[in-house]
Amino acid sequence: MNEETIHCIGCGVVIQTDEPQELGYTPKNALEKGMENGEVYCQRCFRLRHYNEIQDVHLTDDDFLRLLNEIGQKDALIVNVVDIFDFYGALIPGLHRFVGDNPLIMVGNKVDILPKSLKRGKMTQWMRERAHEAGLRPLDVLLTSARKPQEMTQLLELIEKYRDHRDVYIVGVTNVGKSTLINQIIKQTAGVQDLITTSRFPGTTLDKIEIPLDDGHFLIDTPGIIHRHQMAHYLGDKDLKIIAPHKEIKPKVYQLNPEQTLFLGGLARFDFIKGERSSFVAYVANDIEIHRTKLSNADNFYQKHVGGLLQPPRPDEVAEFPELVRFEFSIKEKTDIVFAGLGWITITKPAVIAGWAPRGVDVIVRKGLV
Ligand SMILES: Nc1nc2c(ncn2[C@@H]2O[C@H](COP(=O)(O)OP(=O)(O)OP(=O)(O)O)[C@@H](O)[C@H]2O)c(=O)[nH]1
Ligand SMILES: [Mg+2]
Repeated sequence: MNEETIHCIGCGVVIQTDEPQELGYTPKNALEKGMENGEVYCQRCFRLRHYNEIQDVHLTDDDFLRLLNEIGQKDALIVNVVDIFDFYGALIPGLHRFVGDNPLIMVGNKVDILPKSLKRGKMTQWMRERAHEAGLRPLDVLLTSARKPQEMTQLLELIEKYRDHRDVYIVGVTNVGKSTLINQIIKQTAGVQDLITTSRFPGTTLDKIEIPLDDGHFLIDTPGIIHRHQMAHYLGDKDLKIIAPHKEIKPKVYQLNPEQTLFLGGLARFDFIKGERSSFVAYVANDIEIHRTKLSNADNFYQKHVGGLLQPPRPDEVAEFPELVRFEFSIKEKTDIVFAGLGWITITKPAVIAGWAPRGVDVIVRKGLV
C-alpha cells in the first residue's frame, strides 16, 4: 500500500522507504524522526548536506518540459535566476514560450564575486539586452547575491510589487543559485537556516519545493535544466570548487605583446594575435592560475602541461576533458571576451585575438563592463 506521498524538503523528490538504490530512498527510522520534526530529507540530501557527496541522478528533458508547461498554465510571477558569470550557459532555451503572459523578473545572481570596480548598471543593461534577444521581456532586471542577507531587501520588494497575491516560481538552469536564494529568503523572513539542499554540483534540486507564503500562496523552487554548455558539466568535485569563485574576484593585469598566449589553468586559452602592446585584464576565480607563453609554442605547451602545470582539469580528468576549440575575434573598442562559466578577459585596445574553450562551452564578446 502507498502511504500518503511525502516529499523531501531538501530536493523535492517523493520519499520512499523500500528501494535503497532508487530515488527518494529514506530509511524508515529516519522518516519517522523527520516526521516528528516536520522536516523529512531523503538519503541523497543527507549525504550531500553532511558529507558533500553526490549521488548522480539525471532528470530527463521531459521532466523539465512538464514542469515548464505547468508554469505556463499558471497565473504566477516568474523569477528567472541567472548566473552573471555564465550568462549564456545560464538561459533556459525557449523560456519565453513557457512564460506566456506571466510577469517575469530577471535576477543576476552571485554579484558578491563581481569586482567593485565594475559598474552594476552596465551589467544589468547587458542582461536586459540578452534577455530581449532571447525573447524575454523582464519587468525588472536586478543583481543580487544569495549569499548576502543585505541583498535580499530589494529582491523581496520587487517580488511583493509584482506578485499581486499569486504564486512565485523561481526558475533557471542548474547551479545558478535558485535554492540558495530561497534559503536566504526563508532565513530573512522565518529565521530558518539552510532548509533546502544546495550544492556546487549541477542537478541538486529534483522536483518542485513549495514554500508557503503568508497569504496562502507559495514560493516555489524548481530543478534547474541541465545545460550542456555549462563548464561545470566537464569538471569533477575539486575543480568545481576551484572555478566557482568564493570571494570577490581580484582582476589580474597582463602587459602582452602580440603573439603571446595566456592559459586559464587548462580550461581556456587566450591568444593575442595582432595589435599594439597593451594591457589585458583577467576576471576569473582567484584560485585559477594563469600562465603566459609564446603563441607559437602554445599548442605544444598545452599538450605537454594540461593536467599538470595547467590545472584544472586534474590529471585523472584529462582523458575525458573536451579539447579546446578556437574562436577568433577582431576587436575595435574596449571589449570583454567571456568564457562561459569561467570569467572574462578585458581587451583595452584594438586587436585580433582568439579565445579557446572546451568543446561545447561558449566564447563570446561583449562591450567592456568597466
Ligand atoms: N558566490 C556565490 N555563490 C553562490 C551564490 N548563490 C549560490 N551560490 C553557489 O552556487 C552553487 C549552486 O547553488 P544552488 O542553490 O544549489 O543552485 P540551484 O540553482 O538551486 O541548482 P539546481 O538545484 O541544481 O538547479 C552552490 O555552490 C552555491 O553555494 C551567490 O550569490 N554567490
Ligand atoms: Mg536547487
